[in-house]
Amino acid sequence: MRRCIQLARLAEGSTYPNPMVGSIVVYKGKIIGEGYHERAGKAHAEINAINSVEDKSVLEESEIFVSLEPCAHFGRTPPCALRLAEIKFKRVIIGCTDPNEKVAGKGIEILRAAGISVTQGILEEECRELNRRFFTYHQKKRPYIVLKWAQSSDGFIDQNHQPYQIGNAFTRQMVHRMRAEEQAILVGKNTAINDNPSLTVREVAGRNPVRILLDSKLAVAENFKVFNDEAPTLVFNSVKNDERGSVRFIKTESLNLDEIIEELYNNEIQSVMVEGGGHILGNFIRRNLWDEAVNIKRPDLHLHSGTPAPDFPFSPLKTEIFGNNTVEFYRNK
Ligand code: AOF
Ligand code: ZN
Repeated sequence: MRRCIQLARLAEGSTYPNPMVGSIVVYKGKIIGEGYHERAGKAHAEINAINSVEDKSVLEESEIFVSLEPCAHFGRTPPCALRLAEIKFKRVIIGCTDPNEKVAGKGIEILRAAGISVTQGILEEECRELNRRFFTYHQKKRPYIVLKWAQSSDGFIDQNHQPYQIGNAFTRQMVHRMRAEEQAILVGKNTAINDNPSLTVREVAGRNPVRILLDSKLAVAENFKVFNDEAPTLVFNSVKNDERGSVRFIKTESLNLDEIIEELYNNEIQSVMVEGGGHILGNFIRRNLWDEAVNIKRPDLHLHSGTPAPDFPFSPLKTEIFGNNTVEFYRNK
């Protein structure tokens, strides 16, 4: 199962809205096939593992391990549970059940009904942690939320309300790596205008997240970097529904937090990194709508005045030092 998790991770950040899944085929105690789910629309992990086996005649005498319950539905691909039942594997070993209503428990039922021995809950915690975004989306009906901001030692996120580069080369890389792992990245109109960020992944290899811009009155002009064609952008606004190239405008009533969460859910956004500004971060924190937070600090920097960092009365899970930045990592348990 550990090997399944390793395999699944090869597609980190690339499978949305599908989960990361890894699978191996074992014959007489030896791994004879391996596979993982590369991205939505492509074959599921088990199918890739089966296809990688050279001598298909031993499949019936083999066991198959999968980090997530085999699917039971006709989606972008046919149900894997049926395929496993057809092959008549000696045993199917499952990491955790699938929270997706289309599957939940039904995959295991298909296998058992076909008389196949099923063992489940192997490294269950690790398998759920691997797909914590997918689980949160299906179980809580909202995206997994990661907050990120940088602040000076005296608690400001900018200087006199002007952008100030608090992060350094190391933490920029770290942030880009985080962006590549989340499905979407969200900012408000002030951040889009003041910082003019492109919100893409440049410092590491990886996929660009979907950009979510909260801009009720459409104040951000077309020439701002959030609108470049490097990634899709969704603009939640109260003016219009429209589509232009990589940009989609989605009209919502008031853009309050509940509406934003609902729109993200409806647009199948399973995880979102909230990068600011301070006001938006504060709203998420006050409503306890967050799962992870990353606070980049610069202990040697005093900005004296500016936008105050959000009030965040929690203890970090760990602290790491990257040059002149100290980074605090939080989990909302
Ligand atoms: C598995 N193995 O590798 C994956 C599974 O639209 P589809 O056909 O790709 O189905 C997506 C759903 O199938 C997804 O939401 C999840 O419940 C399951 N994904 N299941 O056994 C896999 N990717
Ligand atoms: Zn499947």
